[in-house]
Amino acid sequence: MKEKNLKPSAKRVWKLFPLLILAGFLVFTLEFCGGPGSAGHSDNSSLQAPAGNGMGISSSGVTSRSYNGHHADKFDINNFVSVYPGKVGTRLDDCQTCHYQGNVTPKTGPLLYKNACDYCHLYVHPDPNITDGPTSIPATLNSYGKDYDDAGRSKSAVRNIAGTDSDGDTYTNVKEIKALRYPGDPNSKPGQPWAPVKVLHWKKIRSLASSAHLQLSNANKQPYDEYAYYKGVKIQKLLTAIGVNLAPGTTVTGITVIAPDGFTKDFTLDQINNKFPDGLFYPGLNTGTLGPDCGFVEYPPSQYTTGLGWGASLPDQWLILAYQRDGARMEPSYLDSANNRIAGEGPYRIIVPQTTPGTPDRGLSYSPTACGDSYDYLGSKDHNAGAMVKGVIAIRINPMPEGYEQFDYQNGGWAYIDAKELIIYGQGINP
Ligand SMILES: [Ca+2]
Ligand SMILES: [Ca+2]
Repeated sequence: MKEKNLKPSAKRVWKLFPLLILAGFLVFTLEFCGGPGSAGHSDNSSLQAPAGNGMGISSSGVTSRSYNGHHADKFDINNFVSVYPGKVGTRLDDCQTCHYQGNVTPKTGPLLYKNACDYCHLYVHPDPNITDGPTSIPATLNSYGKDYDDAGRSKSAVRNIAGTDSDGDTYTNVKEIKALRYPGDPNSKPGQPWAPVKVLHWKKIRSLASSAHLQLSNANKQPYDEYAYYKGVKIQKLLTAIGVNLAPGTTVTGITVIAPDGFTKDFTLDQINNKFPDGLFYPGLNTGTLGPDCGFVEYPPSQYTTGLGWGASLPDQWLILAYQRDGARMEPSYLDSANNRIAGEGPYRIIVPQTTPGTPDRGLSYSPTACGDSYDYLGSKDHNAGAMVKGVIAIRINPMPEGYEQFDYQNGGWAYIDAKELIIYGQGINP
């Protein structure tokens, strides 16, 4: 299998469109730093941006490539790129320039890595098992974000903290920014090499033992829930095939799955190593049966559901990297410039079974209805669809070893979709 070190390729920058991490639900956090969110994965929860914060397009005309749907929250990131116009569309034009990513402490078990999206998410949906999640929006900021906030959240603030070493790694903020390093992360600094990676190609991935299952993808906001039959390779098999030790008690704590629009999701070692509970099948909730107003579930071709009655058990639910859906290749992912959302799923999508299987429910925006049934939106349901990252191009094995810069998905990430390549880096991946 081929290994190579990745370097940013300026030629590919044109392919990058506005980035959007966290889609709808982190809108509010961006008021501090204005990081972009994931355009393609908007099936998350539903926080609204705070009103009246005076945000908008940068008066200097330099505008972040962050998600255009966040009309009200580009103020801060526009301040940043106005002062550093060469950084538009780079890895610094992103949430993690100002928001914390790193370990959190669970009540039991090893430290858990949280990317900037999922760390902020902990403020919205606190996890009772995590003892040190953020309890306020400012608490999601890293040292650079805090310095910017303290300095007055303006272009002048960006300039005034240029000579500061916010993260204490001995390099001033401006030196780090010029070198495309994170000024709020002491593990990122000028001169540091890129993390070694393994690049897996389509043929290699297809040559590994396959795993397939029918599952419900229960969406939060989308109009339809879906049953689909996904085939791919267990994440466990994928990583052990390249020599990563996943035995319980090992250094590895989990993975972060990354899409080229900047959407990321974290998964724990337990989710990788263990089968999920059997899923449950509920037929007859489609528009063909319930009518256009009340039908809300899409089903795969009938050969995948033959013999499955109401409440039938769906076995073999694993965390897999899928390359097939309902017997066909998935459409390659691309950013639909009309709405800044990812369209397509492939070539690879992370498939996340429900942890708490149950009946499907309608999307939040499509409830309540007058349908008189029990399928209107219920927040307590396991809405697993939002975790199923489309267009996966990279998997980081956590914790990230020190001394390396992380893979720069903003710079050339879409090319990996075209090439059907998957990058794996982090713990256990050596030069
Ligand atoms: Ca520094
Ligand atoms: Ca740094």
